[in-house]
Amino acid sequence: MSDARVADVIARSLALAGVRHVFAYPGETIVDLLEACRVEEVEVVLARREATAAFMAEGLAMATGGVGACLSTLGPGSTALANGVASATLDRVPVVALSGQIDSGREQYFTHQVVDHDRLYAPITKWAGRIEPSSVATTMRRALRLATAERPGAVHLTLPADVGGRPATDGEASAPPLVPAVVATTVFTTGPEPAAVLAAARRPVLLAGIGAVRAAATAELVRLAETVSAPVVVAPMAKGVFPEDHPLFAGVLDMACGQVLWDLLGSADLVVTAGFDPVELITPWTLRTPVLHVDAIPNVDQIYASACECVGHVGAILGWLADDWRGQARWTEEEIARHRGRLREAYYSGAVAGRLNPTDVVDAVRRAAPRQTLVTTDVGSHKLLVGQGWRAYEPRSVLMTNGLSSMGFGVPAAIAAKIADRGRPVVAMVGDGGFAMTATEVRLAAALSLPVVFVVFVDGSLNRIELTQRSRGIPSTATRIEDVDLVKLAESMDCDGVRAADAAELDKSLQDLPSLSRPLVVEARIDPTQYDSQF
Ligand SMILES: Cc1ncc(C[n+]2csc(CCOP(=O)(O)OP(=O)(O)O)c2C)c(N)n1
Ligand SMILES: [Mg+2]
Repeated sequence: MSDARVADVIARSLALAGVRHVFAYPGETIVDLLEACRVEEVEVVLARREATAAFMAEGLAMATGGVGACLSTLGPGSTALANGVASATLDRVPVVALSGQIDSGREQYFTHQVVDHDRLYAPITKWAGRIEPSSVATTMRRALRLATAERPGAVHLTLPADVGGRPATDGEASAPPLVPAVVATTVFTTGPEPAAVLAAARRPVLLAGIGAVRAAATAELVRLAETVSAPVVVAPMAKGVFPEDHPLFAGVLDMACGQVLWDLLGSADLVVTAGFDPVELITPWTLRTPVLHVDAIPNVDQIYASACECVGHVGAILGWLADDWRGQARWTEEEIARHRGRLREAYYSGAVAGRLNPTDVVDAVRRAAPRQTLVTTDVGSHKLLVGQGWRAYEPRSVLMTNGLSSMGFGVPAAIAAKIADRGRPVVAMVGDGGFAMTATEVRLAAALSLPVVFVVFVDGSLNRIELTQRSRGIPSTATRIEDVDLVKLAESMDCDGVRAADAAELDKSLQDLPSLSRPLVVEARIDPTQYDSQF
């Protein structure tokens, strides 16, 4: 039996699971744990508030494929953390969140700053558990394995203030295998024989989602698409799982110009879902097209009906479908090119000559950013545009929340992605509303010498909602926001700032993107008129 304390076992379990950074906001209740993390060389990163700490944990896990971790104190800390924790759960990202609590002797009756974490966290996590000296090592193993198991998500643990310093009595810290190696996959199928269903289809379309990203199924996805000659549509959070410069790439579902994609799916006689998670659907699924469901879990959502389900390792199943394929190419490249042409036309429609259009911003950043750049986006009209228009070449190179879809994600996720890989250029694309929620985090980027580029789509509007008001003929209420001098704001936070009102200024402001040494805030003063024709 070692003489480790509870806090030591927590920190060591995280370290053994590959956690190098915890994103935290302190309070008295977690002082032991912060110290244990320091000793264990798990770097504690001080976000400016708990919600952004949780988004950083989520963003880091999205970028790396590992586990994210975030810490808060009791009461106001744990309630503030909840938004980012819910985000990880709905975005299916493994995060271990831990909050302090009043000391255990007072937990049942004391009122000041005490909220019931079990009830607060139960609906927004896979598990809301508590740390006890007699089970801390096992609890940490369970938390880590549960967070990473399909479908992944957040778990939340409560640590009473008096428990962290007590001796741990259930043995040494250890970590379970988080993503067990796939030695063999068992495929459970229901309904008709999957290979025969695919062989019978004349116009199959593949629809790839985040399950394919988690299974690292890019090679098999490309192989199946090429074998069958079928177009591939991807879900927004899966951007890059199929290279977007591939001739069979057909666009992103439910982002800008969504109807073009739904028309394509509607013209298919079979949709093969590859790890597609219906949490990403924004519009209801009204297609009558038969679906061949391929995922790590059965079709438990029933958002679409599927007579045939293949359940197992997504990459292995796609590979097996490709191996079994006998038949003629289904679509011609010209047909898919025509579809892409339509999508492109819809995407650029509504641009106003002589103004800085939203698509100009996406194009300027893509031009200036090296191929391997990681981009994050916040939530709003700009996200729908980035989701469709940003050309992604590899999985985990575009981070967005499309499960909870909470504003305030883009800035902290970019900072975390840069922490995870300092050598990679990172750009955050955020609306002026979302930036106002999280702008103070740029000070953290400066403090950590992280030259992230924050491109702010300034339209003076919570545009996504203002558009809804306009389409219903009601005046803008609570959807206009006041101007902020982002150049001064950036400079006051030890960052560089630049303002751009046209494409040439924007190109100039981004010209040093690959070699910056300080964070850069770009105030892109857009004309949002173009959005009207895209959504
Ligand atoms: C935390 C949170 N609050 C409210 C919303 C609802 N919402 C979705 S988009 C949006 C407007 C975002 O405005 P901005 O960041 O300026 O982006 P824009 O739409 O202008 O591109 C709002 C309020 C949300 N998704 N998340
Ligand atoms: Mg805006």
